[in-house]
Amino acid sequence: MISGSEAKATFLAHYDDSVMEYGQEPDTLAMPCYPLYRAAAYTVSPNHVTRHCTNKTKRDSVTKTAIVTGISGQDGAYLAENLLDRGYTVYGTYRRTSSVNFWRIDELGIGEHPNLKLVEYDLTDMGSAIRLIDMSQATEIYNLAAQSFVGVSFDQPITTGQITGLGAAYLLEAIRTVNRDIRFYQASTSEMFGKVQAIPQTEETPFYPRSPYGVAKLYAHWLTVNYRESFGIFGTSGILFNHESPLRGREFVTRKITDTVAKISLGKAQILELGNLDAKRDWGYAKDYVEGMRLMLQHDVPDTYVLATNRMETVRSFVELAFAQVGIELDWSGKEDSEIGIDRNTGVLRVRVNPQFYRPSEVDLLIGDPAKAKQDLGWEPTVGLEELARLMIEADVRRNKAGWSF
Ligand code: NDP
Ligand code: GDR
Repeated sequence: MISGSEAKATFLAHYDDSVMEYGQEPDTLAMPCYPLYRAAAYTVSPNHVTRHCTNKTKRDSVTKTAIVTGISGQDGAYLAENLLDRGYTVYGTYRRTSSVNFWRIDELGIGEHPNLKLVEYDLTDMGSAIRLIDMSQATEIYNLAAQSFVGVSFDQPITTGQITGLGAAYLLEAIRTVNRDIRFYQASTSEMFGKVQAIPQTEETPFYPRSPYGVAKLYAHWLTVNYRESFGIFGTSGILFNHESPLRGREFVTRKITDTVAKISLGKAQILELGNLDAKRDWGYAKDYVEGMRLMLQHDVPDTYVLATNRMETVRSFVELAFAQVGIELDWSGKEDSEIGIDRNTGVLRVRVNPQFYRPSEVDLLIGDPAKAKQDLGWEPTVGLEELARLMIEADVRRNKAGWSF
């Protein structure tokens, strides 16, 4: 695994005019030549490096280069895997923290991939966005990084706005400044529908966000549409419904459930505490959804697409599915704050409601219609909810048996 300082060194080696990128021929080194939107060549003599701008652009090259922001997250890891498998060079961005954690790309086995470049990048820094685009010469950018947890956005609305909303604006501005040919994918969300105005939700359904996260995402969504219409930028917005996987963060409800159920099955936990069991979601498999993102940027025109399964279940149903995977059937009793789930065979209390996990305003139901994505992109979900629960439980049992779980 590449360490934070190694990755930073790689980033500087790529960016700094006076340093060569390792692995390339010294006299033909191609580097960006901002602000002329041209590639540059370097002549190397013993004591110094001379930089010459040329008319060669990255679009001349055969292999594609993509920036994936949020490589340490669920979708970033799966998308990087998908693109690397197709021969892309991927610049995966992560942010500076005291201990960067790349467990997802390590679990996928791509951490050491020669075409994966890990670069430090903070979404809230406009200068970084320009340098990142200039340095990488990417032709596609997938903006997946965000403060993505709805619950936290009520406690940190400003930070959420800066990262999740303005972060997209900085990237779009950088594209507008450096190279308008770059194709841009914005990770929009069904949370923008919030208090839903139609069932199912489509690309035409009016928005009514119910959290600071949803509001911030709506700003980024409309800005993407606006840069498409105003400046001719290939800005595509994918309105993705909830998608889960063994790589989902444990703060999100499905993974919280599968990790705790795995621990219960191994005798390492006793009870699962949740908030609103009546919330209904349209849950799909993250690997299907990152393929949808890729397809959107290969389409001949930029657009807005819904990706969803068109099946809606309650949180309670997902709890049942997860427990069923470890052979436990539940009986429910009580209502709202007092609702509990008991093991039918043993009578042991396994699930209870804790109002601490309620949200100030809830999105009661989401169900999407992905017909447009099917028609234009040939995209369809391939994994059903039972299969998804099985994949997640299997991974969590394996990890907890081995004594770890992120
Ligand atoms: P995750 O929360 O797993 O990943 C978010 C990523 O953003 C992490 O890599 C995180 O880094 C990074 N990040 C957070 N803040 C910053 C910052 N200031 N600068 C740079 N990077 C930052 O999200 P998912 O992978 O699940 O989702 C990907 C995107 O898709 C997000 O934008 C999300 O809002 C959106 N989305 C997700 C859906 C889903 O169901 N998964 C549905 C619809 C939209 P770190 O590891 O350091 O925290
Ligand atoms: P969501 O996902 O808010 O839809 O956002 P999350 O899994 O957090 O919540 C789904 C529903 O479950 C209810 N819930 C609980 N949620 C959590 N996290 N923890 C609990 O204990 C719990 N109990 C009940 C919630 O109230 C909610 O109704 C996710 C994120 O990935 C966003 O970034 C993305 O945009 C949307 O999906 C689509």
